[in-house]
Amino acid sequence: MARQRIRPQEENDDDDRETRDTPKKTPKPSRSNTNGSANSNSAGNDAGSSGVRASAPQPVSLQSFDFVTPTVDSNGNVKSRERKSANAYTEDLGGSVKLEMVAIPPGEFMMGSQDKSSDEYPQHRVRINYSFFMGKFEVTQAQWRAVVGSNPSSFKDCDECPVENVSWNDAVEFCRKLSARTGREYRLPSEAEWEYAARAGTTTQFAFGPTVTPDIVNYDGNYPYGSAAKGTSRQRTVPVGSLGVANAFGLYDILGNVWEWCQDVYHDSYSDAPIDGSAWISGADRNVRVLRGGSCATRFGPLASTCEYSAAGVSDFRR
Ligand SMILES: [Ca+2]
Repeated sequence: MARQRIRPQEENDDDDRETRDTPKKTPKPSRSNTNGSANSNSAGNDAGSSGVRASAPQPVSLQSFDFVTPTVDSNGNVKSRERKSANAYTEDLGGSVKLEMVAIPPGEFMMGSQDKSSDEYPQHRVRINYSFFMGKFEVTQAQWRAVVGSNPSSFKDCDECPVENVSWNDAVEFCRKLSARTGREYRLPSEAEWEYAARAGTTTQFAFGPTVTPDIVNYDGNYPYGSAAKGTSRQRTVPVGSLGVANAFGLYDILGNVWEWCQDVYHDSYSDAPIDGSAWISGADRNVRVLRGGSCATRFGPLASTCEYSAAGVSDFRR
């Protein structure tokens, strides 16, 4: 499925709606706490933080939940809506603010694109032999405020909208504070974990099929992918989960709404990328980190500028 990542410092100079990074700190090498960079842009509809993932040394109470996963045809018409279930646990952040974490099963998938011109080339098999947890939703403004004590978002007055204007360092700090508060380890997902979770077992261009529409993904509907019709271009975030559909793992808005930070540093190719789900944090500029999934301002269609759009192979994933 369409998958994007952007190179925050270099790729959006001509579009202030897209995320832009500014190095803030000197990198120091550690797996989950490496300092990166990145301040988001002025419009603030881009970088959020949804992919927190936890390993859970302390017992958690998993509960089953139901969700709906649509499948669309090449024109974006919904062919089916399937009811599925997954397991999640809930962190209580106080003040009635909750954080739900979905169990992601072990598995393997083909990561990347077969398009040799893509920075997601070469496609390669990744085997993740452990289970982990991903946020059911993008981290919301209410959650961010509960953990960090502030709200940097441009689209304010929307507690259930995803937080934005979040740098990579900010996202790492959020995870650190959340870990300290809960006694469980939270960190950003590796890019491989993110793509695996986003694809959720699918091999189509998007996790919902060969294209998407603004009815199920919050992106710039003026620039649809493939043969889908034009649609709504909201140009702003929407409350998490409000489009009513999740991928097959039960994750909402993994595509669109806000970009999502991964641990990895950005490489312009997947040559020599890890194949075990671990983050790739060496061999490139540590001040450039990977964002995935697109935002409410992202254009999937061929008219999009290359800085916003990188074609994904058929086997490329989602989120
Ligand atoms: Ca997203």
